[in-house]
Amino acid sequence: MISPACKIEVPERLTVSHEALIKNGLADRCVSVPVREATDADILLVHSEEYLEAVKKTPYMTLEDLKEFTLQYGDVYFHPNIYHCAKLAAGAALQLVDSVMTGKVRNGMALVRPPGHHSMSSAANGFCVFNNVAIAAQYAKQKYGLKRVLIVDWDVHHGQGVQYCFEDDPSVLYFSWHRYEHQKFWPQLRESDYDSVGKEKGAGFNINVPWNKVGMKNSDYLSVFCHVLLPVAYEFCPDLVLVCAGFDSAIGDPEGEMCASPDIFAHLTHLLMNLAGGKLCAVLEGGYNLTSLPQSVCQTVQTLLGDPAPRPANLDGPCESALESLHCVRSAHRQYWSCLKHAGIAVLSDHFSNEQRRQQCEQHDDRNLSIFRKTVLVQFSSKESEEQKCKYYIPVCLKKVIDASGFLQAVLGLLLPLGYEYDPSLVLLVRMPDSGVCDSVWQQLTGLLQGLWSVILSFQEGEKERVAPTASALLGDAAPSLGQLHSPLPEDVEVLERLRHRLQGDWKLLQTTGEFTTAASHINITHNLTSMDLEKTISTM
Ligand code: Q9C
Ligand code: ZN
Repeated sequence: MISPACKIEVPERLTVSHEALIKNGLADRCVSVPVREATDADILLVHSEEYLEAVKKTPYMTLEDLKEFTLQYGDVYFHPNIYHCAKLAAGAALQLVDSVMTGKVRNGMALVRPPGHHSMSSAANGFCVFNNVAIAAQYAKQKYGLKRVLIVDWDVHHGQGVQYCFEDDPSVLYFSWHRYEHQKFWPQLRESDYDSVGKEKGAGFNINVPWNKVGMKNSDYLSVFCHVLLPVAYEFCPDLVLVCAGFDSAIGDPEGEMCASPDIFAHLTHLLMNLAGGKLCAVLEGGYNLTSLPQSVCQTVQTLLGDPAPRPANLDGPCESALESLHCVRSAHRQYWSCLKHAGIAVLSDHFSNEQRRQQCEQHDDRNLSIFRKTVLVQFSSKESEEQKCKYYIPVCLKKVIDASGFLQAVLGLLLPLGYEYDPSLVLLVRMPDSGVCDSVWQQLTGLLQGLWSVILSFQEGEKERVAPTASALLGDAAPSLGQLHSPLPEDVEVLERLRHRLQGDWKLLQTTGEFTTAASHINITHNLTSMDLEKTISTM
């Protein structure tokens, strides 16, 4: 062994993960794709010739020379075998891209090491030799003529190598959340903060979410997905989704020190599976706790196979530090994404005081005690309706329900977080004949909700032709892509923002800024719902 040998990026990471897939009956349900070595041409899609030539020499170096070679980089360890392993890791990612792009499989995960997202054009870094996912993105663009690739990096470290590679490239949208602690945490880079949004033509196509505290939980992760990543991803409309799937962001990891449970990865995976017509390739990055790593891998693979996600526990809303990050990221990107155009704007006029609102809500609840505490009704319509006064009845009055971007924004920023917090046993989806919502939007909605909750669909008389596309979404087919979305109507965005502001005291996952929490912390309406859990239903129209 080379000294200092890496204590955490160890071969057991792969063996325990693979054994867990076998033990849970998941390996048998997967198609195994043979690996290949990435070629020089593949590696040169991202790395410099000088760097490749230098790494090529490492298998022949003396241990002393290897140690010397290693010292020029940060936090990386070269073993005589690592060049071979690194070629296989990048090659595995490319084999997966080929399998998905040719339709051999719908999606997949590559279990590889060494990881890749820290390595740069001419430098190894952070246990990474070749940037597996960056190479895969360039390869997919080149070989399949893809116009837009989304890279979601849920590893707990910032994949600065990926950021540098695509910083000025608008065809690759890179999203990363990472432990940052105001630049105190490795790799301690100024450019990992939320204000690094991309350069030149790529401005807006690099999204950094810094975690400035440890201990982030399921709610924090889901909030960022609902209020940043998903709206932007749908607006971007990728042809392929690549995931830098590091599981050091799960509980128990010695590097991350976060508190998200392994089953959150089922949800993160599910929420990405209806983008790009379902074409998703996850590639392992970090993850060093040999208990939570295999559990997280299994959650991811099980969801990719189409199994429903387990209910996530303890969704008690994002913490103050996460809200601050969320607010900063949304504000930094509002000039680039129409779905964020209103982010960070002060609360819209609200003529009810919190106290008045609480009383109104209670009165309303008393009148409807039997219905509305067991059921949340979210009603999309283009008709003006009386102002919402109860947390369980939510009329969403969009000027144009028919408009995919406004409707989708309501689904991602309102319905999903509300659903997560309410945790319904059943979702009843009712599509009115005159709703104007087109089939593909309906399929997206069905696909997103299905797999998270049990969904019952209700069709009206004369809607027979609507059944087939919806049924395919229910059966687990990925919904067709909606195409690049134009800006939602400003009036509709305003309606949604107003609604979110109004409801965020009751539904914490609707929050996107920190200030509100402090202002409204005294209104905490206690509803004991536990005895009625089984009857909880979300209805949407
Ligand atoms: N010397 C990945 O998770 N740790 N890489 C530095 C201070 C380096 C992590 C600790 C962590 C690299 C792929
Ligand atoms: Zn990591």
